[in-house]
Amino acid sequence: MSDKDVVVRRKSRTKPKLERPRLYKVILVNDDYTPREFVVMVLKAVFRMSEETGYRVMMTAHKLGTSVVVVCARDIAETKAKEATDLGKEAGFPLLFTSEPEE
Ligand code: TYC
Repeated sequence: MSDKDVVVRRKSRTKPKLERPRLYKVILVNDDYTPREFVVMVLKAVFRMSEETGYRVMMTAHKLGTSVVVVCARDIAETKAKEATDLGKEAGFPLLFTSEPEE
């Protein structure tokens, strides 16, 4: 093999692009039975919200039917939605948090 046979290949510059994983919304759903203060307590405990933010998020769901609580990775959204819903269930309330992909 002579020098002329040597093929120098440049390293490919096109990186295989990984899709960014989709983000998920945790949604608070209004109901007629869960006390307002209980909803705020759950928002503070599970989502580390301040009293003011918790109250605002609760009132948004109360008035409009639903409210976005947080946007995060799928596993975190699903775990927190279940944790928060379970707190309501344990106390005998139909409080519901759901999660769904953004867009
Ligand atoms: N609607 C409830 C009430 O009047 C309070 C409430 C707000 C419940 C938001 C759930 O996601 C909710 N007691």
